[in-house]
Amino acid sequence: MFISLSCKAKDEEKATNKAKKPNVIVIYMDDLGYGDLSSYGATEIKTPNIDKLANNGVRFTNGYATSATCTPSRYGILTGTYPWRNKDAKILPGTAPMLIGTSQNTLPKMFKSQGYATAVVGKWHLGLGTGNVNWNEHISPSPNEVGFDYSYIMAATQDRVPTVYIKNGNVVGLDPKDPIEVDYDKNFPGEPTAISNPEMLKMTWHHGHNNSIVNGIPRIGYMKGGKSAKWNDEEMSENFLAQAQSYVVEHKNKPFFLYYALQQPHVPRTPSPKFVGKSGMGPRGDVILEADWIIGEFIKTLEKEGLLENTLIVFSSDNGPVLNDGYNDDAVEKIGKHDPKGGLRGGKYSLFEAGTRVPFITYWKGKIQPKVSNALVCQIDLFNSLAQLIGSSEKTSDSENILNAFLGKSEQARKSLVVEANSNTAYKEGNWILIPPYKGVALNKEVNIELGNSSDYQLFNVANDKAEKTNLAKSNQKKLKEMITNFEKIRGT
Ligand code: NG6
Ligand code: CA
Repeated sequence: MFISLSCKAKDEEKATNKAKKPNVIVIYMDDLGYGDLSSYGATEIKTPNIDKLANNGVRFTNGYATSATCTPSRYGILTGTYPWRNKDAKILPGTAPMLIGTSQNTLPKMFKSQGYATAVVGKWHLGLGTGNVNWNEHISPSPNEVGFDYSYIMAATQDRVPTVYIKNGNVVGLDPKDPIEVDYDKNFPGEPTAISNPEMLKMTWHHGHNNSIVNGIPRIGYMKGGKSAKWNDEEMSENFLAQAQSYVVEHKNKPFFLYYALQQPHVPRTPSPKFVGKSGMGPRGDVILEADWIIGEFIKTLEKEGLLENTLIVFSSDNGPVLNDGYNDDAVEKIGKHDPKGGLRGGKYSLFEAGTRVPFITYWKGKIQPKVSNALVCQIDLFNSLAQLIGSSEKTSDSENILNAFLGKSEQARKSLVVEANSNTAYKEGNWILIPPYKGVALNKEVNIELGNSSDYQLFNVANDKAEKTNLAKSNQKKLKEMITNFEKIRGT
């Protein structure tokens, strides 16, 4: 009697485990390049914790963000829709209204419709409110109105005001007697800026970044008040980690989707004291080491809570790398032999490969077999693919269901992809890349990155020309025409 009962209980437990939907965690880095991880070939920097995911999961060599900058890429991953379809999907100021429509479908909404708890922790940069945010009241729409049950975010970027955390639409730690005001056009009378008070700076600016000073760091935009709510830059990484950890611990008994968007290695690069000087490459290298450690700590929590076997982890970055992105932080001077682009051309802001080809890893203990995959995959594909994984029939028309590629079971994936940089687009089909002619400078001198602009068509084959050195547009007119036709079919003329 007892034996049969306990057998029955075991069977039931098995059945529940089988029926239990997997958790999904997206770990999203900010400006991490294709060559910034040791698992992607870096020799001058060691990232053992991310490497563990890469070496025990699927390490994609052809994984793409939708854009070479942040806001559009985040729009792409969270809506499953190409960002160039939305004319407002550009790098946003901290005061921009919410870019995602509250009636638009999103990845977290898709998870919610299947009974998941959903959360975002970290960088948002997709706008908040309706255009005139009062930071001292409840902010709406916030991530909570576009699919996340829980949100703990920075509004825009670490270099943009307001420099405060926002939890479920409310600024954290705000003293009502010291209200926050934010303006991107003009300063508040009497408030110090990087121009008027350079003696207050602990980090100096190279281009842009000369408005309000917060914690000795000059920012983009002007901010007044909110002293008790201001973040501590050096503690940001551990603060987001603690949020992500407590979220998974609290939600371990029901399926959850967590979008964990780290701020590294975007500027200003502010490693916690334990990582200062550790890379020998200056703050950019130090914050990559810090992020790697943070991810290691986060994985330890998942392991301790017994969640790893039932959790798919997707790791990627929002756009390619940049060294000098506006602060004098030794990123250029101390780079040594490290190549954040991993041999690709361009970088952040660029239509060349290094703008959008990024580290892309899927890891699922016991479910995904270690593999290096050359399948062409893009972050917009997570929508349809994860829908299939959790039994939803929802789809978007730009997203492709390539779940088997994400699980390492197939090399069948996308045939083609449109990528975006500064509202311009380029087209990839197999190993071929087409960049149509665009006005604008070829080289952004401030950041020292080739943008991909040219008065001629550019055509490359990255199978044997990874660094896009040889323009084949003139010598292979047939391929050029075919690529233009196929590109225009998707992009519209
Ligand atoms: C640029 C900033 C750069 C960075 C970027 C956004 C200047 C001169 N440069 O405008 O520092 O903040 O915007 O980066 O202000 S992203 O990764 O969020 O797209
Ligand atoms: Ca970015």
